[in-house]
Amino acid sequence: MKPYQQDFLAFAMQQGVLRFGEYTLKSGRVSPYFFNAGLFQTGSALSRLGQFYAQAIVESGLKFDMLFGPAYKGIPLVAAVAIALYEKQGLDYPYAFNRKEAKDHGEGGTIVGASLHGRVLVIDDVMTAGTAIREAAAIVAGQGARLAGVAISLDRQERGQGERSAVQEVQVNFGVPVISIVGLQNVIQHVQEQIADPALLTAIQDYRQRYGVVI
Ligand code: OMP
Repeated sequence: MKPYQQDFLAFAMQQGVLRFGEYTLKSGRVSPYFFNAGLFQTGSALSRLGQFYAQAIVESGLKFDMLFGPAYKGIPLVAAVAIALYEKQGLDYPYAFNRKEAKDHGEGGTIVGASLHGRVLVIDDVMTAGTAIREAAAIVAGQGARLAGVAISLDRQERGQGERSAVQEVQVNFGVPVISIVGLQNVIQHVQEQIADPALLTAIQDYRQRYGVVI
């Protein structure tokens, strides 16, 4: 695990974003851990979060023309990432997000910010079964732009619609990379090294056995 990934997990724990317990996910899977990016809820936390994304994105070497954050959780994320890329890396990218409901007055439409064009990097929080990302990819394609990749905080490394992981499905079906700050294997390492709780470790490993994939 890279030092910034260790820092990110410590930060997520400290902010109460990464939690352990029993959580029913959007996919219906019952998970012993949950990552709630909505709990990065102060200016300093959001700023730091944006810097972690910016670091992972720049390190990936991915080429793209603009950023897109799918509503709702992607909206503050994409703004934080755009600011961090500019302030910390000197990279000034256009960014946009969508409304969930089209506006029929004023400026109208569903896209706010830059119009979607060229190679679009989608910024989202977590990938489990890949449903949220497929929806975001459809918005990008619907606007006549091209998906360049996806950047997320956490890759839960779980099966998507088939036997592959959701991330692998995105890579295969859309032909683009998925950049994640951390993955489940990093969470497991963090639990092993920082949290002395064998029952928790077993619960996460059992969950991985059930819904995960062999990478
Ligand atoms: P998929 O659409 O199945 O990939 O699930 C991803 C979405 O589930 C995220 O965008 C979140 O809205 C939510 N989620 C989390 O925020 N954190 C988790 O740890 C797990 C989920 C989830 O429900 O799978």
